[in-house]
Amino acid sequence: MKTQNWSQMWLGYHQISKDNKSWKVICNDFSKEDRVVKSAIGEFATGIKGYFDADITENDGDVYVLEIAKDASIAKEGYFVKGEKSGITLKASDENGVIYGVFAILRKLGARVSVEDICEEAAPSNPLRMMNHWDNMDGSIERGYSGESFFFENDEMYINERTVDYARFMASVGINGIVINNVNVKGAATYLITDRFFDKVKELQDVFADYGIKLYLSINFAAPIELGGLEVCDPLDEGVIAWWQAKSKEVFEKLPGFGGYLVKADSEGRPGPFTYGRTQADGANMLADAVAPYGGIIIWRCFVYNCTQDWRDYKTDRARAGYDYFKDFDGEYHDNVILQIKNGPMDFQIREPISPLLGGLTKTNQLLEVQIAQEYTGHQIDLCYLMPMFKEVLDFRTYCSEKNDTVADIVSGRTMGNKLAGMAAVINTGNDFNWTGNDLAAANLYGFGRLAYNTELGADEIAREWVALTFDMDKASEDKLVDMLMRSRDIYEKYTSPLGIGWMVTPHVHYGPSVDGYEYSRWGTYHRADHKGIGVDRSDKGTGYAQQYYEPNASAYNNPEKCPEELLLFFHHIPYTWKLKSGQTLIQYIYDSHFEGEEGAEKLAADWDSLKDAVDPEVFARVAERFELQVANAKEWRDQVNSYFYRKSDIADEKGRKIY
Ligand code: GCV
Repeated sequence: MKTQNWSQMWLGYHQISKDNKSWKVICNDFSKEDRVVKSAIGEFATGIKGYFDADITENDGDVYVLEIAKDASIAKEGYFVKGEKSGITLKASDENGVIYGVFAILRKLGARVSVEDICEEAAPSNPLRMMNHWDNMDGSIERGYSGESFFFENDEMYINERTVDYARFMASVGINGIVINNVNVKGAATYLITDRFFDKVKELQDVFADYGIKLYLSINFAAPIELGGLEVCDPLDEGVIAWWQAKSKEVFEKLPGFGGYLVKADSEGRPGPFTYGRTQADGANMLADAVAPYGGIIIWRCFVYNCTQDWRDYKTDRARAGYDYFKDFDGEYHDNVILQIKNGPMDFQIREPISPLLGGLTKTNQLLEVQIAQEYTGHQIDLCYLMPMFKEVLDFRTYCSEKNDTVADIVSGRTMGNKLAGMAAVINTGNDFNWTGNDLAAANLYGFGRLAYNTELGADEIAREWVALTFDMDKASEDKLVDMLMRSRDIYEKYTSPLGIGWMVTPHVHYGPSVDGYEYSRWGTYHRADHKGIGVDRSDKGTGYAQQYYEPNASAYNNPEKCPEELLLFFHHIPYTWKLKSGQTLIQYIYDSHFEGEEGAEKLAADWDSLKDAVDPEVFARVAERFELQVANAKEWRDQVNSYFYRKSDIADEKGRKIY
């Protein structure tokens, strides 16, 4: 076993009382021996032991009863839980509904709701609720900030008690699909679909299946060459098609219940159909046909762009790429293909517009991809609770149809009536004791699952649940921590890149400022600042990106007077003297927001200090250390950004503050 000890995060089941009255569990039409129901009952036992020091009993008498009953009228993976004096009834139409219902009961009990007051009915908003690991088989994690992989080490797979706990965490928030390996499939990972690893993958798949979770694998599009010894991986080549068909037959036979493949192709050095003059649809459909006989699906990523493109041509625009490559084939992707689309057109920045592909496609299954690994949002050092951002994404009106046109509608399947739909997150876990590096980053892990299950939940509501379940603190401390989480995204945005321009981070590392930092060539900058102004003209006079949206979004983005200000620099090159709605000039806004952001970081650190007596000393110390780093990071950002723009614009701060 790799790690001997780990935190229970929000499943700590802190003692509430010593009301140790036993519980009898009755199952109607569900078998107690079913693997998922068994896990559910096991979890219920763990929960009531922790909360009340109570046990499960077979006896009657002075006991509570948990009655689990099948009810076909309840939605797939949904549940209805209702308490009364004598116990709780849980109704569901399938086993996943049972386990989610049990976790709902435990959540309520953890929030101090009494047995008789429990009442909740829920059905998942999204059919697919997935986690994507970027874990490599040597144990490293691409963009991982919480230690190493708990699946892989030295090109081997590990399955242990920690893996079981991981599956419990995921089921507790409604996750039903997990991709265990990095989309950049290299080295030994290519062999995950061979005899070398089938036994281990199957073992892990069984652990997941106990919690109602399907396992998926990222695959290497060039596997026919690397594993099959073929000369090409052209998706229209007969030999390649036959190879994938035979391989997929083998995979699904060895791994019954396997979900399917996740594919990153033609991006950042990964192989793909473009090499052979084929389209992304050709690649996705060929694989889809190979897995279709076994009920498998292909999750095909739309993060396709040319990372060597030359930005000296002002029309060149990476933001356009996803739409340009995928839109023309709308309606041609096979039914078991789902396109996985990052929330923004660039790459998980603190502020981006919503990808125009979401809803731009109207005849294609779509899966929203977000990132809870904080690659560009503070590396799980800085506090950045992401649910407010995800809510904005989900609530965004695309105008793709007369009704049901929000991103939440599209990715839930409501807009098109499709069954293959949902949300995926690039996960923020590793083998650190606390799983997420910063203990407070677990709010994003918890939050994503809860939001994917129920997109109607509020960001604050989710934060409150997480705080209540994770910490055993008084109400005032809980309020303070929830408030800290809710402020954190704005604070991070203020001390980093302004008004949607993004980046300005240290290239490749993606933490800390480097205003001109650009990854792919000597001559590029992401912000295109000069002595007159800053921002990228993506209007019809610039790169034309704004025209990838439906009206009225396209016109609003096209016009700097109408463009939402938080995205102004994403869409326009704006003079430093431009007056914002607040009356501030753009340059003054840059100065003010950076001072405010840094002060906000200091205030977060001070608020955490004030919680010292309310949290476990080890948790306190770990988080305090991170706040210290966050404050230093915020100062560095403030000073680098402000001095850069002072030098560029030669305009002094109206408030006469010292700009380094
Ligand atoms: C897995 C960004 C990251 C890469 C990541 C890529 C992707 O470019 O920096 O590390 O690769 O996104 O989403 O595929």
